Amino acid sequence: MSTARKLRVAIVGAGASGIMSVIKMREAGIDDITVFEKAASLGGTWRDNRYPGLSCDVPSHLYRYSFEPNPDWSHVCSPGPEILSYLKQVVEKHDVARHIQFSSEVTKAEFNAGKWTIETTQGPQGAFDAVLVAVGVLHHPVYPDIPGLDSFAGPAFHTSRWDDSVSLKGKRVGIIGTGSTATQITGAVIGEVANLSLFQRTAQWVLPLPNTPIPEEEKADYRANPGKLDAEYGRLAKEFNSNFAAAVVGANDEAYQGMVMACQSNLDRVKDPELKAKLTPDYKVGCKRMIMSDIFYEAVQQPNAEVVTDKITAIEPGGVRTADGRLHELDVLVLATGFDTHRFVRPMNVIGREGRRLDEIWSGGNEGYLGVTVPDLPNWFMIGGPNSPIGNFSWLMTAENQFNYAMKLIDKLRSGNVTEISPKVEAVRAFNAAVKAKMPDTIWATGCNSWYVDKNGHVASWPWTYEKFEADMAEPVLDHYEMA
Ligand code: N01
Repeated sequence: MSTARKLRVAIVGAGASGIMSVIKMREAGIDDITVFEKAASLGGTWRDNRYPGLSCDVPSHLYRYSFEPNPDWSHVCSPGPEILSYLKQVVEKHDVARHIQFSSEVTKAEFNAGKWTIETTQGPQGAFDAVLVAVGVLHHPVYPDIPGLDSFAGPAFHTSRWDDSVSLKGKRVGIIGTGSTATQITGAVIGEVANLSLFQRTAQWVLPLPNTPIPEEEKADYRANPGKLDAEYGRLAKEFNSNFAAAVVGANDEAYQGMVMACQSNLDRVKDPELKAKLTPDYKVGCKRMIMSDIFYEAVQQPNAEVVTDKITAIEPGGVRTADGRLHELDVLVLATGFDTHRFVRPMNVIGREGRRLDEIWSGGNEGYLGVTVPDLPNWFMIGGPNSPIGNFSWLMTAENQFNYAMKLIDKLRSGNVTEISPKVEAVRAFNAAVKAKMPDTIWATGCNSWYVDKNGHVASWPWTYEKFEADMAEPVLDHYEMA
């Protein structure tokens, strides 16, 4: 590989993918890197989310960087603060912080003559040869459009903006939403609140994934034998790939039926027929992102829990009013209403080749190439761009795969012969046509509403197996790119 040109690279976001990108980019020999981070500290989703019960629902030995296996994970799926501290340790060890400009949100990125000029809330930042976008997917909180939301007299906050000053002990707590976040909070707080009202618009399938502590002897064994850690990663990856990830894209019916049975028998643990009926989804297992929990059903069967399925009509100073006329009196209101996963970098003003704006390029829907590149945005590389595998695997490994792919294209810029690289319009069209043709085979397209589905009704995930994703990421097809 020729490194004739010294590149100046901007990375947007100091979350898990941005941190990884700095480390791997430096390893590849690029050191002139600035990470623009809009918040005052690093960690992305693991910084933003601090709610009680927060944990990863992907096994920890799979949810780690390939270059930093961790023998010390405390649980099968470790708690959020532990993941944040893992990220901080990695940052410290690899001296990443010197690249990060905190409290510097990118407001504008404009491409001209082979360079991206960047402006942030701290002012103009100069020109960069490439931009790597690592802003995450579950990032922009969605606030429910319910009349009177601002009138609630007590504390009310979105789960990703948790108010640490509020104790839930002995309080009447309402949670709006029943996704992964709400179910984790429910399991964690049911023992301390006076009452919990869980406002459910749509029932969810719940896979009973036990989250047990990892025994000290096992951790010691991993420390002494790093090969065992690698083997555990390999085992989990194989299991995930060939079972869950294949099942959701219609490539392993036996595994899918296993998930269906596990969810159904978990639901059968709900004894009261009325409650069970409320909690029974009317869509297929896996259509919405599945909940992983072996404590949720137990929590909602506690005497101080109520699952409320009547439509919310208003929020009032005293609580939540439902369509049956009842006021559910509350002290604290938690909005577990999820994220807008289709906004990506917006509201950033992105202006590509010949003045083409990202909003214009994506006016009919977010379309890119293999989740990494976007037509008319040369030298612009996304980690987790449109149709990345967001629901199939460990995000950290997906991000590394996409980084490796992007780095191979960035190498073209380093060669000195190329100053602009972007996907050909035909390649982008063919990719998106293939996505649309394959999507009906997936479980996400079987007729439910979920955060995978955009406003045009298109499912924004990767409709093939994870093996195909890894194969596609292994080497860019250069014929699919235009270079100048
Ligand atoms: O968000 P969600 P989440 N009135 O979009 C409801 C990941 N995650 O934060 O289903 C009433 O899943 C909405 O109802 P409906 C994981 O990938 C990871 O829980 O649209 N209700 C739904 O019940 C997960 O999938 C971990 O009808 C309203 C809920 O709010 C993703 O994050 C932990 C409403 C939103 O559920 C998102 O999970 C937690 C309204 N106006 C989450 N608007 C880890 O592993 C929305 N809802 C760290």
